[in-house]
Amino acid sequence: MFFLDRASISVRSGNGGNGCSSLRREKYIPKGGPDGGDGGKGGDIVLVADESINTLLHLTHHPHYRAKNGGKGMGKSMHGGDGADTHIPVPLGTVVMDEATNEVIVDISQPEQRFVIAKGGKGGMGNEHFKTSTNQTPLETTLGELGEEKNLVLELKLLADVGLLGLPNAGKSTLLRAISRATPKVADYPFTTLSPHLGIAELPGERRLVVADIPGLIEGAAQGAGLGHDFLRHVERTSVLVHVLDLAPLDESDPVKNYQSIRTELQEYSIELAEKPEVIAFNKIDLVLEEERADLIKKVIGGLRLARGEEPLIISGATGEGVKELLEACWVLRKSAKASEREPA
Ligand SMILES: Nc1nc2c(ncn2[C@@H]2O[C@H](COP(=O)(O)OP(=O)(O)OP(=O)(O)O)[C@@H](O)[C@H]2O)c(=O)[nH]1
Ligand SMILES: [Mg+2]
Repeated sequence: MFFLDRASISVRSGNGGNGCSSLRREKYIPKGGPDGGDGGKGGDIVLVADESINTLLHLTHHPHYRAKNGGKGMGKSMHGGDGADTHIPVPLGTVVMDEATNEVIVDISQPEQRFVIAKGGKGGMGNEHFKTSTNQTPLETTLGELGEEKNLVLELKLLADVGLLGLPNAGKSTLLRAISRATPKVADYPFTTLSPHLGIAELPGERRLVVADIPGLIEGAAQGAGLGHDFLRHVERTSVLVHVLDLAPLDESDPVKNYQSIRTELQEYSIELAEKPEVIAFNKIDLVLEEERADLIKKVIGGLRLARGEEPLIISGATGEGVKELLEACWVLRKSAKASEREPA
């Protein structure tokens, strides 16, 4: 199973410019021949692979694309200018389909790949082409070809950058709703989330993180208990984990023990997963009375026995407090994880 990002767009390439009908009229040349130039070619719509983007979100924001028409031909054998092409950047792995037929037109899979998805119309011919021995002054021209119009569906298999982990009810889905447009169900009972959800979080400066919310893990998940086990493999390929820890659990359980039980499951499931960079998010801070916050945070941090430099972030998925800082922390970790992936072993 994988996550799909989809976007529908419409594209229209430029029309060719019309050919021109003109006869040379100059002093002392009473019977000038035809000199109408050709029209220019319409611009193409070109899909261009861009390795710096990893979602189709930019297309959802701008669903219509046009390329420029070619210029008309003119007298004195002047060609019309060609219309400018329009480039649409798409991430590697994008599959492009015709909306009407669902037929796959192209799979953008190579770095720097370019594909003309809608060809600009050819320019029409000016009357200078139609001169014959019997017709020295033709007025005939042809029109520019029309551009192509297409409705397309683009699909991309998404890999999550960040995985949200935690006990049932920790607030993972609430957090995903707060940081993205995804709308996983939220409820005050465990196992609300039955299958993974994916959201795209936007950070300032056109940065994006793909975040996966998976069903809550419980003790024994690594051996198959609960729902989380099947889905742990979805976070295996993420770069960063966010461990969502409820500071005020309804069942009054101990946050420290809750944290440790998830860590144990991770270790039993896979060492590789357990060693992924982790951001700890102390969640539901809004439920803790202001005057009790400092003590509680200190107590839980003390119990977690964190490695040096590891500092939990204090957040509330419900009020949005601390959520921006959480995303920035994920971004930094993701960047360094990606950099070390690229390093030769
Ligand atoms: N006050 C408050 N309530 C929260 C916060 N985050 C989540 N909740 C509530 O906690 C309950 C569980 O939230 P969910 O987001 O469904 O939790 P989950 O981790 O996705 O749970 P599962 O899908 O069952 O694993 C819901 O009633 C939420 O409204 C928060 O930051 N503050
Ligand atoms: Mg959930």
